[in-house]
Amino acid sequence: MKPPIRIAVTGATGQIGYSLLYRIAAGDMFGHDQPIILQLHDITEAQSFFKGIIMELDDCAFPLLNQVIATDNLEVAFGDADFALLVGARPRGEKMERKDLLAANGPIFRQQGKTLNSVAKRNIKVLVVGNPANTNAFITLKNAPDLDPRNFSAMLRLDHNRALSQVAQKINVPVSKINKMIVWGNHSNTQFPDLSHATVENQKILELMTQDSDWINDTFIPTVQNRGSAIIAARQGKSSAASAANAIINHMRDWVFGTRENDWVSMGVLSTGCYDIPTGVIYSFPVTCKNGQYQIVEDLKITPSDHQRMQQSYQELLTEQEAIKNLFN
Ligand code: NAX
Repeated sequence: MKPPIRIAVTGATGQIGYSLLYRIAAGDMFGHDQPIILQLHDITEAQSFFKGIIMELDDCAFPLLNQVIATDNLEVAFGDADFALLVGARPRGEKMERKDLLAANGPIFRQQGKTLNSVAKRNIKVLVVGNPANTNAFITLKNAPDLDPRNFSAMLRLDHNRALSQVAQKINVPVSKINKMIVWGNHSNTQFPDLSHATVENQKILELMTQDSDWINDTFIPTVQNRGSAIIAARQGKSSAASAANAIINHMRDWVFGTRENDWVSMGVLSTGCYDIPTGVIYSFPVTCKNGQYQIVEDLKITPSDHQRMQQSYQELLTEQEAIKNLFN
């Protein structure tokens, strides 16, 4: 049996947590031969919710689950962690603007970055889910200067999966046959779901959809961009939870075990200057993963109008960073 790995999850008593923890414990994220220790964090006011969550984890009798730690102490939650899933965040309140959300969440991720820097494993991999995810990931990374910035990412995988299933339904093929989807940019409605490189059984999807440019611009792109709000409306006020947890599993699994042959996924990672996105933002790019490392897929041909959409999302990230620049040191 392999030695257990330590997986920290923040916001663990929230609704994504409830869909996520049991799947991690079942082995869906790191394999059915990998024992795990869950290090669950939530704020002091939420500690009472841990009781039922842990009782249910016990009642599943997961063979891989060696230990569950539940705490409001970040040092305990992140201590020696191999992976951190930063899900917890202040929810967006009524009449709260994006910049208010940033101001409320920025200090949380600053503290988490500092704590990861001091107590986590040196090769920890960190996924930020709590919104605004890209900028929160950047704050976390900037406050963890001793850790490798390439070990920090933000979650765009839910958007990527949404894009895959919209197209699969449109052209009536299973999702598994579609490769090379991209969602560029910020996890917000400035993101750019880009079909232009996607293939189905090695044929460019755009070649199959020559009559469908209106559908792409007027249905596909806005549906993916606004899917989060559509889910909230359909679930009568509750945001995506099961699909978000599933995307977290997909993101981490691919990062650690590698992406499919002849395919890529969308991950929010530190920009390197490619595609005219200057260094210094967490931006979603197409990446391939191998041996636990991601590689941005470079040199794709980008049309001027797509370039403009990609820049728009970049500009939004700059505006977000401007609002919280005091949190970077
Ligand atoms: P919930 O409101 O159900 O849970 C949030 C959890 O965060 C709660 O347990 C709460 O106690 C905890 N929390 C609050 N303040 C905290 C703090 N200061 N430190 C640590 N934890 C704190 O939200 P849920 O639906 O689970 O969503 C969690 C986050 O994921 C939200 O920020 C949400 O916007 C974001 N999402 C991001 C997605 C992405 O694709 N990147 C998609 C799904 C989701 O909307």
